[in-house]
Amino acid sequence: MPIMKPRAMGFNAVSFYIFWGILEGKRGDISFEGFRDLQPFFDAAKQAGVYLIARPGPYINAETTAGGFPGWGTHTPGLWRTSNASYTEAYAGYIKEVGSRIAANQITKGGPVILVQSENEYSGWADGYAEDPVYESQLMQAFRDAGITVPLTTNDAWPGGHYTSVDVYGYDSYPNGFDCSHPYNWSSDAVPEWLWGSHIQFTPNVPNALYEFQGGAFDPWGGSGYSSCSVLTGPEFERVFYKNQFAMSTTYLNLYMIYGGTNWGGIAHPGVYTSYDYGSAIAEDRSLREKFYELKLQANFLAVSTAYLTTRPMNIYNTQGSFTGNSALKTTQVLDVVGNKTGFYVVRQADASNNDTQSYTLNLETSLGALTIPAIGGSLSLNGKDSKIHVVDYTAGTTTLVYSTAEVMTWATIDNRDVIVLYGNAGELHETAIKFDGATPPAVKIASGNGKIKQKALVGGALALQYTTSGQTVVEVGSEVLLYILDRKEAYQFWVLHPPSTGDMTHFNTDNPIIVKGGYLVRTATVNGNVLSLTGDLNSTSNFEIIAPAASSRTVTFNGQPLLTTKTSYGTLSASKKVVLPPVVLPNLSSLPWKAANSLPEISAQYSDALWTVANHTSTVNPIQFTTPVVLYAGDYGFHTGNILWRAHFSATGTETAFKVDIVGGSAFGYSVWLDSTFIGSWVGDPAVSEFEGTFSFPKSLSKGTNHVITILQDHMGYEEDWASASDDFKTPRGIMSYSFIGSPLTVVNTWKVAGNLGGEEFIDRTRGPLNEGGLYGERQGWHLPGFDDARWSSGNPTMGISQAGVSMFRTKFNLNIPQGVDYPISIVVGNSTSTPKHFRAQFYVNGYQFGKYINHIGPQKAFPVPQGILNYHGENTLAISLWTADATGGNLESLALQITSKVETSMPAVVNQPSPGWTPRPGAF
Ligand code: IPT
Repeated sequence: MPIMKPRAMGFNAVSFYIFWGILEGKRGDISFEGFRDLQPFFDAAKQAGVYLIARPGPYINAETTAGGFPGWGTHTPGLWRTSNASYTEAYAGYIKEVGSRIAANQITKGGPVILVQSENEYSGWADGYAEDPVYESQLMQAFRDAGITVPLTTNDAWPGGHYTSVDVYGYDSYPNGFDCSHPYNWSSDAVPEWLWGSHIQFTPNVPNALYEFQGGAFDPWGGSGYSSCSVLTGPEFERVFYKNQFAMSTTYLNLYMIYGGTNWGGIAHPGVYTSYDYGSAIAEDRSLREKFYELKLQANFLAVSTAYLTTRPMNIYNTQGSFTGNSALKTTQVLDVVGNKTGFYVVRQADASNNDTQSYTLNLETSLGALTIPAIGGSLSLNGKDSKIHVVDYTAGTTTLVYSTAEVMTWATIDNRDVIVLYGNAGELHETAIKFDGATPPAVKIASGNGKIKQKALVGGALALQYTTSGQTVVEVGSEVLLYILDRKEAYQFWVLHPPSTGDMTHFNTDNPIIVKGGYLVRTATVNGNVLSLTGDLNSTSNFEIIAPAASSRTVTFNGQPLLTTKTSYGTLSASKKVVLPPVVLPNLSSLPWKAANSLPEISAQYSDALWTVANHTSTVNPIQFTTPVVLYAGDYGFHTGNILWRAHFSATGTETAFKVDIVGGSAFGYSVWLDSTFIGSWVGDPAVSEFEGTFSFPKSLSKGTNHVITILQDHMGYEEDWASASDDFKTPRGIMSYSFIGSPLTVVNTWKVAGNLGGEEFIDRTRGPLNEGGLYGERQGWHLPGFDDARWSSGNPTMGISQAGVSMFRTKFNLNIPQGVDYPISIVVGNSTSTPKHFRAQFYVNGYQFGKYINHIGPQKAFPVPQGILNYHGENTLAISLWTADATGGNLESLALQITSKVETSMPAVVNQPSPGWTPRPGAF
């Protein structure tokens, strides 16, 4: 995941989940092999100067299969998320192993980890159960025993006072919900003013901590797509809802998600598809949304507003019309109750759904006494879905702003001058009053830009400046203040950097600010003598303005290249940098040579299933009782992910006319059924259906006493989550709930067999982990892996597809040669005609890693980002695609292409490819 980008955004920490089920796919065998190694992540965070908040569960939710629990949990007796010994014994090994690795990276040991979260939303319980304090304290003890000494936290799903025995209790809130299909619908009362009250009720002595506040939304199979989620939670949402949290003196705000990434392999639960983009500030392909730039304004403001840390909201529940006299507005007064000086006035619409522009004046107490602002006349405005923080008696170095209606993005004292960066929406009227000593106000000089400034000396010794925020205007106020007056888009271009200091934790430095305007992303600033080295990403020719101490910026470089700087009249540096984005020709996937092979040999008469697992259990610990003669839950036989196959051998009575079967696989799952070699039908799948009973007619009657086999291929969409504790919802089976032969109640299945991923919990691919491959014949054989010899396969490609119901695997190879020094994320893009959709499912394997699961008639995902490192950008790549057609007429991908989704020149360190071991003979593969 991107780790330097959050820091560049002005955030100081990143929280991350750890997925127990991926580390302990087989009980007792906890592995940190391959991508599961945590240490490179800890090291990268430390290097980037980002603190870490570890959230190892054991339960995580996170839209993941079983909410992060291991598959073997589904056949472990006893209630999970309770103090039941069979559960506490189950997690003990994992907490010990993961806990010791986190412990070694705690801040007390020189690492980046500052907090560890115990459990996740331990807030709701199945009927008949309640909060289990024994579980809570046992789990905390397990973390302590593993060496965790930093504070333990927990995130209540709402401020409900659960699990308050942790060191720093906090809660979650998703006030705009998850309906991305109506991204502009905000309910009138969506903005939660009441969170402060709950904070004071339960834990008044710890910071008001929001461990998860909405940063995006997930999207289900068949959903509207993540670009809508990014609108639902877009820059307007960030302004209104986050500033409301600042009105609640929230001093810990963690956004879920800043970067969601990809549910590759079998990571997802049935409620989400491969992309976990989440509509976040940083998109799945790591490109930056406008949301990122809006967050940068807010984060940088908080970082320099130390008075905010000791504030309290003063007029909670009495905000409507306050301070503005306009009852269409709510204004919260947030005062620094320790410093007794600074105030923050947070203004927003009283009705969150209101899109009207509101005019207002502010009537405030200041150190100059009661003021009506703007003092020079006119009025302020709030445009539609917006919110502002107006500061009062705000300290910026040696400067005091008696007030500013334009918002503060940042300030820094550089070469004895207070540089103050102010912004508002384009065209808005604003006023800022600067305190001065003595009788004469300082001289005001427009140093650059077209802005006009009105000024007025206020009684008591402050100079009020009135202006319109439009473009950039730089104003010198005396010799000690430099004001940047910006509209929002200009403000988006500012970066605040802190060159590493010397000594321990050097990259975490928050002193010696350097302000840089320009560039798509500025990652780092380092000072060496009089050389200032900047690094970052540029997407076009960029004009920079650099506000840095003169002595440490005589020479400036960007990504190692010297910048030709000129000094502005007011002492900053300007420079321009051309960007070369080298063209890259990507291989044309449709013209590559492809090989194809049948991946459903199971339906041929010659096929032997002798090596399959016999499904012969006659009992289960699963809370859902079975009604079939033997248990037909795939999980009970160790198969927890991907496609599952079933075989039912029976001897015909001769009167069978159809096979009826009820299968559960999770939302949007499907299945196909064959009688011997003959396809008899499919349930193609529907996002609203997680279990389906279908009846599949036999094409002709069977002769009495003849032996036959039914083969069923079903999809496993992941296990349900276990959000309600003690519910054991994650144990909801994947498999066959009931079956019968129509016309012949007496037909008996002699043997049921099941196949999933090769080895089941003894999964074969230690590098790619337990959730990467499923039970298709081609997967069991390792056909998806690089190096498999497909020389004897016939030619055929996935856009030609297959002409009957079945499964094929397609393989091709291509080379990439992407130049160094650029970041060009690549997606696999498929075409989708929704008019008369064919029913098929495809999985995309890149160098053996499954990075896409596509269901043609359900969608919505059509572009599957594959990160550099999975894709080899400098050499050969193997792409394997499984295609399961559910219609008798077959199916094919309409189109298939590689696409670059964003282009920047970058200082991103060279990407080390993930290990991608090639095919080796798989003993016992069948
Ligand atoms: C909260 C979970 O803690 C988190 O893991 C994730 O699932 C998130 O929601 C939704 O994306 S659950 C909360 C919405 C009740």
